[in-house]
Amino acid sequence: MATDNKLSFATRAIHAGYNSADNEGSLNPPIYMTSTYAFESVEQGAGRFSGEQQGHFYSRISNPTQAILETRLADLEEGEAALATASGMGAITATLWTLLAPGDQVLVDKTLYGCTFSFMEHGLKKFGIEICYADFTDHSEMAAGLSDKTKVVYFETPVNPNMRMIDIAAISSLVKAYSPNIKVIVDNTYCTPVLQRPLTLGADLVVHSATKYLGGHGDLIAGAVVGDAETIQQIRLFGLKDMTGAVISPMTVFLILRGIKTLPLRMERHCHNAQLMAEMLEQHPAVDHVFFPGLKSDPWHDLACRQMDDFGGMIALELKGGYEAGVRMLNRLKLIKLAVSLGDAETLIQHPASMTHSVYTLEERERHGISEGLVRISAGLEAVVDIIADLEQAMAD
Ligand code: 4LM
Repeated sequence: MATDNKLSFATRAIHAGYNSADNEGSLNPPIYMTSTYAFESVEQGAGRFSGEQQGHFYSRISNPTQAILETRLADLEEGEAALATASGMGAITATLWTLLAPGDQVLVDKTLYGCTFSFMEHGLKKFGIEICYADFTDHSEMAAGLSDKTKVVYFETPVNPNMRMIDIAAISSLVKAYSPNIKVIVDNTYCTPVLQRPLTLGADLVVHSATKYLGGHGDLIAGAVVGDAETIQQIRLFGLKDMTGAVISPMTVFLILRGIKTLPLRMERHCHNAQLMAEMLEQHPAVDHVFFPGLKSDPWHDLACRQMDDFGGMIALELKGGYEAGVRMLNRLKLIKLAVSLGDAETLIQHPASMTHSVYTLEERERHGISEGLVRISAGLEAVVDIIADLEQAMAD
């Protein structure tokens, strides 16, 4: 089915990129479990490897089931094209290996998901790429980091794990005024296109961990990058094909397509549950601070109202007793699962300093704004009363 932006988001989440009439009436797409494609003649296959001729060639480059997901993601993010990958890190690394060369500089926000930070700090740096950190909530500090060597500006919003928020439109316009050739990349994992569409706000590329809300059921690892057709093709034919080989399985693609059908519904419930949990936590005597843009007291509330369609399902908090109180609470939970990852049906809780962000050293965590006592919650889809009751019993004296 052709992309039709006149249809509403929830409809496109179910239909975009797939027409059952082209597939024997099968309501769900076929899973093409094939590594290679047979040609009728040498001429038919020629040029497919290099992308000069349309059509599949080998599944490290493309696959018909994967193509359906890519069309759907491009549609929902309002980009020209998308590339699905084996993981979020697969999408991020394939993208950056494609865009960068030794001597280039990447300007990044000071707080990133742990493995993204590690890839920048321990991966890209090793190959002569300069990584420059700035606080992107301070626009003059960000602008001061731009130089003739800057090729990529990269950030998450809301930021994993501390829920700072970055103004996508303001950063994109500052960067483009400095140089239209610099690529602005936004990690949209926390929001999904249901809540935020960075390409419509001036960003060039969006990356995702599809492991999270897009898949939505905690049963797969996957990623994606969305943007203009030319850049996505470069990432496919170099970053993915030659550099990472981080190819998604057609079976995983099927599960993500299934997950995306309910994405708008699920996001509504994630947001509702997170809002009520954050409001309870803000009033709780054991809690020192709650970081959630849906709270009127949150410094990013106004930006969230402008930039996001709802406030998301992620919360961060500090307990009054700091690290020790956090450990006590995490160890006393009964229903909420102590686990990394996010966006699942189950409410998940974790301690970034020892889990998702433990790749940062203690000094790096201090410098990059990740406190030792911070606790992160991914609001699930359960009845919120049960989750709130579990949090309350775990924080009781
Ligand atoms: C976590 N996150 O936070 P894969 N971008 C963002 C992420 O949160 C993640 C990735 C990329 C967590 C995983 C353990 C904003 C991952 C990387 O895990 O490679 O699909 O995505 O708990």
